[in-house]
Amino acid sequence: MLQRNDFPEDFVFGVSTAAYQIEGQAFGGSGRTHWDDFAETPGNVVRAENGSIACDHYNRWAEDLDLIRDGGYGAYRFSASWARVLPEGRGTLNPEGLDFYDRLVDGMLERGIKPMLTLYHWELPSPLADLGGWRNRDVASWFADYSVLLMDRLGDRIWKTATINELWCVSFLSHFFGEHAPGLRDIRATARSVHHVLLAHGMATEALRAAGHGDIGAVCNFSYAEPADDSPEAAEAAATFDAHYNQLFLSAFFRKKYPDRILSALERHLPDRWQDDFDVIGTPVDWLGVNYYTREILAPAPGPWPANKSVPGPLPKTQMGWEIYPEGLHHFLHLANDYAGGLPLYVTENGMANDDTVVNGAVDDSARIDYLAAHFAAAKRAMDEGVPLEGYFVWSLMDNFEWALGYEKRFGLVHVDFDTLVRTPKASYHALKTALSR
Ligand code: IFM
Repeated sequence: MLQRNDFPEDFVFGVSTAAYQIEGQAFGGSGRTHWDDFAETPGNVVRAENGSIACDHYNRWAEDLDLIRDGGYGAYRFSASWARVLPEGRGTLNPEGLDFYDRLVDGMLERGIKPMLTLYHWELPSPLADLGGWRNRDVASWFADYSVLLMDRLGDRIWKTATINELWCVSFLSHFFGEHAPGLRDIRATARSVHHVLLAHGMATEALRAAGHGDIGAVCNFSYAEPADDSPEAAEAAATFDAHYNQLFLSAFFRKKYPDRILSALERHLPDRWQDDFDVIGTPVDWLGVNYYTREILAPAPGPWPANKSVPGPLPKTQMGWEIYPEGLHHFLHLANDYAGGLPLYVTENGMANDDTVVNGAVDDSARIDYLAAHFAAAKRAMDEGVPLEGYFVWSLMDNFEWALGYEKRFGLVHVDFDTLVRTPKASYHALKTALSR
C-alpha cells in the first residue's frame, strides 16, 4: 500500500458517511423522509430495514469523531438531513436539528478534522415528496433556501460544501430503475428529475455564493462502461450507459448542455424551456468530487431506450457483486479533469462492501486493504500524469444502512454490530492508520 509520504504534503485523506445511513432519523425531532416511506413499503428494502436507528450516530457522534481522529484522517465528509433541519422541508425550523450539526462541526474542529458537508444525500422530506419531489421544478428553490439556511448556521466552520450527492442516483436510480426512493420507473419522471436536480444544484450554488459562502463543489458517481464483446451492438450498449451515467452531469455542469445521446432519448420528456436553465446549472463550481466503485459490462437488450443490460463480468467481486476494477478510477480522474479543466478534484467516495464478522474482537478484511491499495495506486498514477487530485475519502467510516440492501452490505472501516451498536475497527482501519500516519 502507498504511504502518506507518497502523496503531496497537503493532500487530504478522509472518510465519508451520509446522514440517513448513520444518524438515526427517529432521533431529535427530525421530519419524515421519502426513504422512510419507501422502506415501509413491502419489497423495497431487504428485510424492510430502514434508517430510523441506523448507527445511532445522532447520540454516538463523539465516539465516531474520535475514531476519525484516531485513524489519522484530516477530513470528514458527512451530510445533513434536510428533514432534520426543516421537518416539513420548508417553513418551521427544528432547532434541535441545527444544534446537532453545530455540535458535530465543532466536534470535528476540536479534533483537528476538516468538515466537508454534503447538503443532500437522498432523504427528501416527505411533505416535499407529496408535492412531486424531484419532478416538481419548485424543488430547486426549496433546496436553495434550505442550503442557505443551513450554511448561515454552519458555514463559518465548514471546509468545503457539496450540493447534491450523485445526481445520477437521485434521478435515474430513483425514477427510472425504481431501486431507490421514490421507487419510480417512469421516463418522464426521470427526465424531469435529471433537469430539476441539476437546477437545484445550480440555484443552491448561486444562492450560497450570494449569501457569502464559498468553496462549493459538485459530486458525481461513475462506473466504467465495458462492452460485453467486440460487436458494434455491444459498443452501442456501453456508449448509451456511459452517456447517462458518466457524461450527462459533467456535460451539464461544464459544457452547459446535454449530450446528444441523452437528448435523442429524453428531450421530449424534459420540462418546457429547459435550455434557458443552463446558465444557472453551469454556474462555476470550485471543485469536483468523483465517487467510484466498479465497472459494468454492457450488452444490447431488446426494447426501448436504453436498450442495454448489465451482464456478469469475469473479475473478482465485492459483497455487492461489483467487479474490482481500479483502472476505472484512473480513467474517471482523467475524464473529470478533461471536463473540469484543472479544477481541484477529490475522490469523495471509494471503498468496498465485504461480509465482515468480528472474531475474537478483530475483523480480518484484508480484501478491503487490497482494494484500497489498488485504488490509491490508480489515483496516484493519475496524479503523476498531471490530474489535480487534492484528496481521497474512503466510503465509509463505518458499516451503515446500504439503502435498498439494508444493513447486510458492510462498507465500513469500522464494524458496527447492529444489535448492540458496538463499533469495532477492522484490520483495514488499522492498516490505513499505519499507512497514512505522518
Ligand atoms: O452507500 C452508498 C452511498 O450512499 C452513495 N455512494 C455509493 C455508496 C455505496 O453503494
